[in-house]
Amino acid sequence: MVEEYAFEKIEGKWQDYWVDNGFYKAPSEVSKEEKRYVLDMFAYTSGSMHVGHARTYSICDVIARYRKRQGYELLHPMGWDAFGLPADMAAVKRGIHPADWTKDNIARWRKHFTRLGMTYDWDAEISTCQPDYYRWTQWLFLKFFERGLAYRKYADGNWCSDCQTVLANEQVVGGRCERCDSIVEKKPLDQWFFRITDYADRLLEGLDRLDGWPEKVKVMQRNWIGRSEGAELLFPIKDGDGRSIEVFTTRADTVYGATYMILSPEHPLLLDLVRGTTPEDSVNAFVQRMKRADRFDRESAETEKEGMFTGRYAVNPFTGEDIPIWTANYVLMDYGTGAIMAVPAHDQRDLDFARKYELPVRVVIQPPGSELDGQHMTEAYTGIGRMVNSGAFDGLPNDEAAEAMTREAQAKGTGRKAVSFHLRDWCISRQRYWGTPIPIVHCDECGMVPADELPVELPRDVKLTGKGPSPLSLVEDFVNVPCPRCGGSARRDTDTMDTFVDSSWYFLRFADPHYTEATFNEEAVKRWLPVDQYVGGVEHAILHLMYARFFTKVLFDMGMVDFDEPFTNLFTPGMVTKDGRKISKSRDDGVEVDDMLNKYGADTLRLFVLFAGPPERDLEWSDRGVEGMHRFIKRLWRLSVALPSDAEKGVDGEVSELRRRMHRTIRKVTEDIERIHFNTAISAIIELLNAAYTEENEPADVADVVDTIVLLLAPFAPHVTEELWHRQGHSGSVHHQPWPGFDAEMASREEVTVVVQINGRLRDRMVVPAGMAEDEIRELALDSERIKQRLANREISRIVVVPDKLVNIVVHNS
Ligand code: ANZ
Ligand code: ZN
Repeated sequence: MVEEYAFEKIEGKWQDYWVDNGFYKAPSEVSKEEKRYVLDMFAYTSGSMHVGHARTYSICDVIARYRKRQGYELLHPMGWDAFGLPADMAAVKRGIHPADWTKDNIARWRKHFTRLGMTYDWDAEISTCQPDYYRWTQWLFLKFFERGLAYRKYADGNWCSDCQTVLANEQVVGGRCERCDSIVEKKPLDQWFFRITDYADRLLEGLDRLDGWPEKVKVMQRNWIGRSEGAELLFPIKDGDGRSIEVFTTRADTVYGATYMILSPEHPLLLDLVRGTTPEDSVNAFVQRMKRADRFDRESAETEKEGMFTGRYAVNPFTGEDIPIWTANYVLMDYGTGAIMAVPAHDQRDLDFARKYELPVRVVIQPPGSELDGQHMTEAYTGIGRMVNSGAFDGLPNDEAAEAMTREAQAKGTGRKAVSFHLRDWCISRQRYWGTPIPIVHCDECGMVPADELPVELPRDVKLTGKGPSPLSLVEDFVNVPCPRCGGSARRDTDTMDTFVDSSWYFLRFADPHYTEATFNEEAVKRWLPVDQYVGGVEHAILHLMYARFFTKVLFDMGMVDFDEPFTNLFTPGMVTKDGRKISKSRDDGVEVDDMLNKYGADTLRLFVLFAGPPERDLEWSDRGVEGMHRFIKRLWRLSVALPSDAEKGVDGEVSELRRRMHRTIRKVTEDIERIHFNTAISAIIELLNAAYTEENEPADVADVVDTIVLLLAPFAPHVTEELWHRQGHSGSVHHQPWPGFDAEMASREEVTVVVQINGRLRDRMVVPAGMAEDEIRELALDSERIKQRLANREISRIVVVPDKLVNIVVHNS
């Protein structure tokens, strides 16, 4: 009787075999040419693993296995981003110590990874919450401190009262906490910052060299850094004892249209200007109200503009006119200079404001071919045009005027070219327990002194209540220490670092994870880095991915690494959704990895998440899709075990169509893996299997095809292929076989014409390579201009594809 496919019997067996035989150990000696460093964003171990994670990790695992098969030496490690708020919260809620909670989670996640058949080298495991790791995070902090890149400041922080901590700007999304979704308030306190703004230009410039990164991620980083070129101009204050207001503008060309000015409510000059005047009290009240207002609302275009006249005037340096000084909600202190010249004719926010408070609107740029009227315009004109009402500059194109005016201001000493960035310094201090302690001691005599001994260990005995002051501040033994410099009594800093600090350098540590001499082994880093392929969620586009780039650049400047971009290629997998929603850790979506592994095994799960759609797009979970993959494996199994063990192989006589197809498939799968188009690679393998199943094939061809399928499928479904490889009498592991080559001539593409129909009527023809996968043909047909035109607004109910022949799109008749 033929034995059926039973994943339970084979997956665990091979997992042990791989580990026992040291399959995934990274060699310590490699040359740059022969290495591939393939890296997943290491795991943040709160909650359990769901199929969304499984997809991301599987994608990376395929790349790793494929590179290894090509003969590269592989570094493919996994570790734990193990500090962080969820552990504190679990402690408060369930009374488990964060260290124990984290340990349990790590053990569970390690098991998930093993059961998924991942190629990680577990001897290289690192965990950010271990003293042997975080002592080096602290060491780096002190280097930053020495270089003036870490500083402490009393400032308004983004306070999340649910998480009881401040957050970095990057962690505030639409005014809410990225973690818990509560409204973020402003709260002033002492905070630590990293001076990432010093690197703004280099962070931008580096993006231009990252050809292996998705464009969308680079765009997000560029926008976040937000470089604006413009000018700073001085507006003298009338009766102001020679003082001036400095503004930042990207539109110096509009200066003749500046009919009033606005100071941010937090601007240091504001209260000075109104002191002792009639509006003093009302301006004061306004300022107090604005300080409490939500910053994100203030910035938003939809928010009603409001403001107040200070009673004071400034002089427009170009027109010589007196213009009123106002304060208003929409001017923020932390951008540019915190003050603006308002040009209502050419800036919508200023126009809204001017209409509300009946301030004058003066057009200074006329668009080509029409005439604007300042009295009645309702929309600001922001386009190009010729200067009017601008003295000697009249008639110039506005871009030339901008330069000429800036030059003039510079010559007079009242202005200069300037650049502003939207990027702010990175706030890294957190008022919670489970993180890397900041290794600084505060001494009344000496000020801030670096801790003399690292690591500054996180004490185990703390009271975690989720309320009140930072938990570390209540641990007296921890807080009260002698000053490392003068020996007098001093206090330790009681903040811990943002976990994004821990993860900003872990990829360097992996090159030699147990190195004890320094933060990382510089020699090993030279060999293994930069990371050749990095894989992880796009939600990190402007957090982790920018911080890690920043760290790398600082380390480059310190001479510790010889490259300044850490990740050569980046891939950001789409999410897995269920019923159209992102799978969440908190909701029980019934798609936990464990359940799926119990029901179908790792190979089926991996194949499904890799096959069900292009890896960069979101994917909807489908039980039927999973069943389909399970059936495919069973079909392969049956065909393989039915082959006689002494099956003849090789070509005898004329080359069959099946054999040609096999070569075409090898070529396609190879090309698709290189492009990370795993879904089409798998579907080509499925089609090859289908072709092998037809009756008229030569047994020798079928035997070769089955071998080839096993070799091609191995990175995707590592267990069943290993089993079949051995059953077919081959020696050695399938994962050690060289990647199959193809015969170029046999693989050469035959082209076929596929007709495209809508409701059975011929609408287009496409010439495509023979053997093109169904979903590719489908996409190509839907992309055709002719078809798109015909389909406009009609609802597709079904698409039938007959490979190499036809596509029929069935639509509802409307
Ligand atoms: C005069 C002007 C005229 C402006 C005009 C725009 C259009 P980006 O592109 O984002 O850099 N601005 C400057 N500092 C500000 C602050 N702290 N709060 C709110 N707004 C501020 O934006 C630069 C423009 O935003 C600046 O150029 C300034 O308005 C405004 F027709 O100056 B502009
Ligand atoms: Zn001291």
